[in-house]
Amino acid sequence: MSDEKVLRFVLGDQLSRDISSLYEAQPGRDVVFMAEVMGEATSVRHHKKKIAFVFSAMRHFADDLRREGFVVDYVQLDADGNPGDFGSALAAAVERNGVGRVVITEPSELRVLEAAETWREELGVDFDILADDRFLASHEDFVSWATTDSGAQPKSLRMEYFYREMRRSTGYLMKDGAPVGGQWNYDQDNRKSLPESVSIPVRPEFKPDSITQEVMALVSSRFGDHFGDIEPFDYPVTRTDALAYLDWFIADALPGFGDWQDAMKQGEPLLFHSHLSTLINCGLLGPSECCDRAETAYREGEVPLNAVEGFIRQIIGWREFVRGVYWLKMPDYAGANALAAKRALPGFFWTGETAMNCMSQAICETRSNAYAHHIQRLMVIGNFCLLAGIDPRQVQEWFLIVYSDAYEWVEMPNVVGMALFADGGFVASKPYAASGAYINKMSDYCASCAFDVKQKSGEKACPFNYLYWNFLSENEQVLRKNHRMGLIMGSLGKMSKDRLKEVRDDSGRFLESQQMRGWDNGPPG
Ligand code: FAD
Ligand code: DLZ
Ligand code: SF4
Repeated sequence: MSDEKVLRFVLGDQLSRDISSLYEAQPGRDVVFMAEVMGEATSVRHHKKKIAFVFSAMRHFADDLRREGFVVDYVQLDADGNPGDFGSALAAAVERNGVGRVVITEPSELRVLEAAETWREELGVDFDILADDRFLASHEDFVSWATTDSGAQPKSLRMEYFYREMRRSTGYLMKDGAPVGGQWNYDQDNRKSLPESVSIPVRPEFKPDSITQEVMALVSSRFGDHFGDIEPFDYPVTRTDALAYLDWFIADALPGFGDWQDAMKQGEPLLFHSHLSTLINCGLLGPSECCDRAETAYREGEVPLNAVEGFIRQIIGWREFVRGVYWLKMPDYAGANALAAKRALPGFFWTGETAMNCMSQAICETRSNAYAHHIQRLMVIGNFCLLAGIDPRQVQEWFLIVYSDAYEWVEMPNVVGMALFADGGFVASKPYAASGAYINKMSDYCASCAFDVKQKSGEKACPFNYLYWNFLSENEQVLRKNHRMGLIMGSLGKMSKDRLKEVRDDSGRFLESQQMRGWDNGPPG
């Protein structure tokens, strides 16, 4: 075994003991390097809670490694001489620790991977960038699944087929080579609206300890003008607390996860959702251990099949799929704008001040919690951006800023491909466009709204109703080519000229109204 000292650089979303950069780490020999840098905290103006979460989780992870006997060279944000960017901080650490070799696990975003490639060129030491095998499909696995026999890139990819391959390769919910229960997907059971009688599980809260309190004070003083509330803060920030939270989810919320997966309720941001994305994306929990726990609960008869299948599909299906799409399609994906949408993001995305109750609920909950669940993201906020024709770059930036689980590799395909159809159907077979009727069916928001979801036109009508038809009409050329849109485009074709004019007039009035004004100088504090 070599006695060469190695500097092992661990990034803020790599907080796993089971990460490739630490596989061969030796406590008495190596130094683990971690750095809080201004450049990263302001690469976009992240939600205060996200910065506090990442810094606190990093500091706790460093302490766990120290308890194991590692020397951790940890640069805090306010440390004297913190140069403010990864590259300079790493160069200084190489010098300070007198190492000739650096090891890092591949960064999750292209921006940081490209930077790591320049560090490798410039540092003048041996420099290994190792695969991130916390994902269940490697880059090679995804490319080989996605590309045709001739090696050509496909025109579209469908998650469902990828998911079946993942079920086969991982063995989750499989029996004798076939899916347990006889079906691959139980999504049709997972679209129930929530009856009043169902009680929502009460989540454990993790009180900030002294490390988290210190970080919260730092964030308030250095990032006080960023979007979002820092208090209350109750995220788990350690591996131990993350595991306790996973236990709670499996026992108390997973059983209802399937049935109410698409439901929304006033004042209830989480319902039966797991809120695990933040913990998985930063490394405190592994995707496989979450799926293992869910499958065991199912096999022990604690959780119904539609719930466990839905949960496992989100993780081994959607999560892995969007990561594959990101690396397959970058860097061009970032600029995709198939529907040529160019409207500025309205100012109310930063304040929540809009008479549309569904939007106000989703945005205000996002501001408080750095969280909104999938249907709020897709069918309320994303749907609104799609119908209103908001510039995809601005929508991407907003989603990257506001959620504690947001990293470009997962945010971008969800925004560009799923919510905005900006990739022209590479990821989604048709746009996720819906009128107010969908939101009314899946939530109780409309009952407390200033607009009337039943009205189709006029000042009181729900804006989603006319914006929906306006969207179809404005994008008719593109959408007519989509066979899954045939029925609805047929209805558009049969619409009378007078009705279409009404739709356009209502939409024009709404889209030009004061509340749709963008911010002139980018995201406000
Ligand atoms: P649950 O509903 O409990 O789902 C379980 C897990 O499945 C999640 O924790 C997550 O790891 C995974 N998952 C579910 N759906 C997806 C998906 N579509 N893509 C990837 N993983 C998924 N997810 C992020 O992690 N980061 C983002 O920045 C992000 N941005 C999004 C933007 C838009 C416009 C949309 C429509 C979705 C976005 N998602 C993102 C996906 C999804 O909304 C979140 O993963 C989910 O809401 C997180 O909450 P949860 O942990 O309670 O999820
Ligand atoms: C999200 C984030 C923030 C806000 N700050 C840091 C940081 O100061 N240091 C760090 O190592 N990681 C941080 N992160 C997570 C990184 O953004 C993430 O590791 C990269 O984007 C991965 O490509
Ligand atoms: Fe949203 Fe329309 Fe319902 Fe109001 S009426 S909550 S705007 S869907």
